[in-house]
Amino acid sequence: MGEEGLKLLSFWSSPYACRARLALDLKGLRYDLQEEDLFNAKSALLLESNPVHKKIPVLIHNGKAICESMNIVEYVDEVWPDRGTGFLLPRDDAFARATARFWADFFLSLTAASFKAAISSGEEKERANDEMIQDMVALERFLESQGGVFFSGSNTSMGFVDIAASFLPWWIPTYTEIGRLRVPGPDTCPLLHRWIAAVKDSPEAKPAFPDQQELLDFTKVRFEDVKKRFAQ
Ligand SMILES: N[C@@H](CCC(=O)N[C@@H](CS)C(=O)NCC(=O)O)C(=O)O
Repeated sequence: MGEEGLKLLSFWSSPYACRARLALDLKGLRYDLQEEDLFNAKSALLLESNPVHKKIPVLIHNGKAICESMNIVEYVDEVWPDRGTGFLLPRDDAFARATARFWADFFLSLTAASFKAAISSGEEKERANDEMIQDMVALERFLESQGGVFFSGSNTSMGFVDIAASFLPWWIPTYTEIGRLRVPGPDTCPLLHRWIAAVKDSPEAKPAFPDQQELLDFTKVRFEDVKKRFAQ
């Protein structure tokens, strides 16, 4: 068990698990990592800790289970507000917190559009790809309004929205390569590209995220399975 009685039930290529790991790493918290076998045999601990969805990530803190990636991020921020790089959700500003939660939710739309664009074909693919591009341009505008390198508004520390968005630097290139997608380049989204480089470079993100090539190889096989299931 980690120093704070923390254990994370995880899966290496899950962007949701990576969010939880990034939050724990930003706080400088040590934790045990339990890698789950999601496809063959979920552990008894996972099934009893998240009986509703049976999904990772689950953070277990002194025997209590916290489910859902962004819920874990908020929990960690509430319990250890001043640890590591500091608070993740803006303090003393309800409007800034509401705005951060709005943009954190917004990534569901981008994730869904990019996944759909990557696995579909024809008109459906083009529509989903257009939606993904629009979402990325919307993010560029939000980032511009924040005034820093990160969505937190800071030039040095990531916050709640950066963690929510953290799948983007690893998964968008993966989906783009596999699905031959169109993505807005640095001319259209310069701040988003600067943000991607800064996240990939951050010492806290590196250990939390998969190797790009391993992720690509794994995702290729997974997408083939998904396509076969859709074709049946
Ligand atoms: N909304 C959840 C999504 C978690 C999720 O989809 N986890 C996947 C791995 S990427 C999972 O555990 N899948 C196992 C299953 O569906 O049986 C979160 O944010 O934590």
